[in-house]
Amino acid sequence: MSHRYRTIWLSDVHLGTSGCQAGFLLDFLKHNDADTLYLVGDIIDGWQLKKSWYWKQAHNDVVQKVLRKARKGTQVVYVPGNHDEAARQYAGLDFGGIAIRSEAEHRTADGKRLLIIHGDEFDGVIQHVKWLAYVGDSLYTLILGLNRHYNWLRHKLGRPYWSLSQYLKHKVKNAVNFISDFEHILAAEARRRGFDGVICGHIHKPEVKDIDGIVYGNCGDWVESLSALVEHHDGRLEVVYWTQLAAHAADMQSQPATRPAAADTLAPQAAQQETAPCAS
Ligand SMILES: [Mn+2]
Repeated sequence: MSHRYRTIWLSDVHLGTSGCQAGFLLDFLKHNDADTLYLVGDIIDGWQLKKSWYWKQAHNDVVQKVLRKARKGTQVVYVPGNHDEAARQYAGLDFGGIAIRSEAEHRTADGKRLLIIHGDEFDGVIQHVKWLAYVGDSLYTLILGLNRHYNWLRHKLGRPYWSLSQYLKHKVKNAVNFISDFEHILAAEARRRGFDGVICGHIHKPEVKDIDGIVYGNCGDWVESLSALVEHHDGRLEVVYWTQLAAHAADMQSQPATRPAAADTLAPQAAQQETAPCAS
């Protein structure tokens, strides 16, 4: 079972962390090929590697597989993200057939111009609400207590009631809307720069949709979603999930005994992992 697309976009692989599902990605790369492969940032997690070295054979295999694709004629473009920002200093250079660019432009088969960026550049815009995503229950309870005391004081001073908890709830709601904000900001940036769409990563939320007439695509990640964004030969974009592809491959085999070992050994359930809503 192997599939050839016009384009494949991958992001947020986080090689060098224990969370990286390198085995699944390796399987995906074995069975899926493209004329052009974009690596849309956070491919190697330099932040984590600096803290503690984690590098398994499967991580090497992924790198080798990508280099091999480049040798075999796949055009590989690497747009670094914030976790592999060290690679940004090499933007404009080519190594082993891999073009490193701070951003890229892709034209689809049906003529759409897409901006390819990781997306962390826009964190600053939404940063003011981001930290609230990490506010836990205990802190919320504390805030409710503070609110009660604060309003008792306000009452004593003859001031009207003001709900700190309502105010913060509104802020937390904004934090939960981080994904939506991110998507809209990226789409707006693509529009501002005259592109028909944008392909990014960073927020670990695979997606392809229309936002006010702009194509918004997000590759997802290989920590929890196990997803890639692909372009079919007619220019149609689609999010593909490794779990679906593996299940499909298994279905194609009528004889369970001849089922490829990969589909059995790489059970999708292994991908369970908790991540913060705006893990970046
Ligand atoms: Mn990122």
